[in-house]
Amino acid sequence: MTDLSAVKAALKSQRIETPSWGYGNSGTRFKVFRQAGVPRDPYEKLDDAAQVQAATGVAPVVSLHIPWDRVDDFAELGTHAKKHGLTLGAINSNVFQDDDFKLGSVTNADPAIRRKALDHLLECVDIMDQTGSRDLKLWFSDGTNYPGQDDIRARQDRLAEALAAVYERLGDDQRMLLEYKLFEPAFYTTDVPDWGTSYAHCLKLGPKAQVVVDTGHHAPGTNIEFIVAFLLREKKLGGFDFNSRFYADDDLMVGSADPFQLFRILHEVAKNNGLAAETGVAFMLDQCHNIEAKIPAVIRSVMNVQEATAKALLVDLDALTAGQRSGDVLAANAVLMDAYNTDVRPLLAEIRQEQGLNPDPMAAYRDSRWQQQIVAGRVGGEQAGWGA
Ligand code: LRH
Ligand code: MN
Repeated sequence: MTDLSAVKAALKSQRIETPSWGYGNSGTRFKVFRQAGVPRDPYEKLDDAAQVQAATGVAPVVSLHIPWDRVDDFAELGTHAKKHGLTLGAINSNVFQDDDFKLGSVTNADPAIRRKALDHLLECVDIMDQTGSRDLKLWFSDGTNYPGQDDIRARQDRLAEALAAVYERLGDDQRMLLEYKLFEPAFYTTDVPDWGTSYAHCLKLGPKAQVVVDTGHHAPGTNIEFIVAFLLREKKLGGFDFNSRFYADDDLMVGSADPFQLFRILHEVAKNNGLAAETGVAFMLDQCHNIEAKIPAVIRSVMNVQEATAKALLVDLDALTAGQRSGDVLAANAVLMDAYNTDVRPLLAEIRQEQGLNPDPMAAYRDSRWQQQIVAGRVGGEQAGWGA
C-alpha cells in the first residue's frame, strides 16, 4: 500500500530548476515574436523566476547561460537571487554562437579554435566558483553536414581531450553534465548524438562527469525511460532538461505533448530513488516560450512535473512487483495505468495549502498582477533573448 504522508513529503521537497532563457524572447529561424515586459537583464530574469517560486514553492533554483547571463559581479547576482529566496543553479556553456565555431568548437581541426572553446568552458567553471553552482552543463552543437567533411574519430579524440581538461579544473563538489542531441544544427554527424556517446565519455572521465537527458533530443520513438533506468543503475544520471515535443527539438512545455511519457520517466526515477537529494539528479526545465506568456508557461510546466511525479509516487510498487514476478502482464500494466489515471490535482492543491500557498498556482500568479507590472514597467532598454 502507498504511504500518502511519504508521497506528500517527497512532493514538498521536490526541486525544479527553471531556465533563465525561458523568460527571454525566443523563436524559430522563421520568426521571434517579442513580448512586452520581457526581462532586459539577468536580474530581471531572476525577478520573474521568483514569481514561479512564489506560486509553486518548488522552483527555487535558476539555471544560467553564458554569455547570455554574463554580469560584472556574479556574487552580486547571487545576492539578488538570495533576496528572492532563490539560488543560482547550473551554468550552461555556449560554444554554439561564435563564428569561429562554424566547423566545430572543441572538435575543430584548428587547435587555436579548440583552445578558444576550452577557454570558454574553463571560464564557466570560474563563474561556478563565484555563483556557488554545483553543475556545469555542456552541450555541443558540434557536428558535420556532409560525409567526408571531417574525421569522425579524430573529432572524438579532440572532444575527449577538452572534456578531460575541464574535468581536471572542476572543484571537489562540482560536476560536469554532458548533454547529447541527435541532430541540429548539424545534419550529418553530431559529436555527442546519443546517451551512449555521452555515457562513454563520462565513464572515462570519472565520477564528477554525468549524463544529462534532454527529453527533446532523441530520435522519434526512443524509449527515454529505458535510458533513465539504465543511467540510474550506473549512477550516471546527472539530470534532465525537461521539455516536450511532437516532432524534433520543439522545446515545448514539459508534459504538454506527451504527459504519459513524462509519467513513465518519473516512474523510473521515483522507483530507483532518483527523487532523493543524495542521488543528485538535477530536474531542470529547458524550454522556449515562443508564443505563450513566459512566466505562466513556466508555472504550468512546473505543475506538469509535479503532477507526473505525484502519479509516479502513487504507483503501488508491491502490487506492481507481484504482477511482474508472477508474469501477470495485464495486472502489472494495470497497476501503472491506475496510478497514471489518478487525478492528483486535489492532492497537490492540498499540499500547496499546507505550505501556505494558493492551491492554484496560475491563480496565484494572476492575482499577483506581476504581468501587468512588468508590461508597464519594463519600457526601453534591450529585451533579453533572441531576435534582440
Ligand atoms: C540545445 C539545448 C541546450 C541549451 C540550449 C538552450 O538544444 O537543449 O541544453 O544550451 O538548448
Ligand atoms: Mn537542453
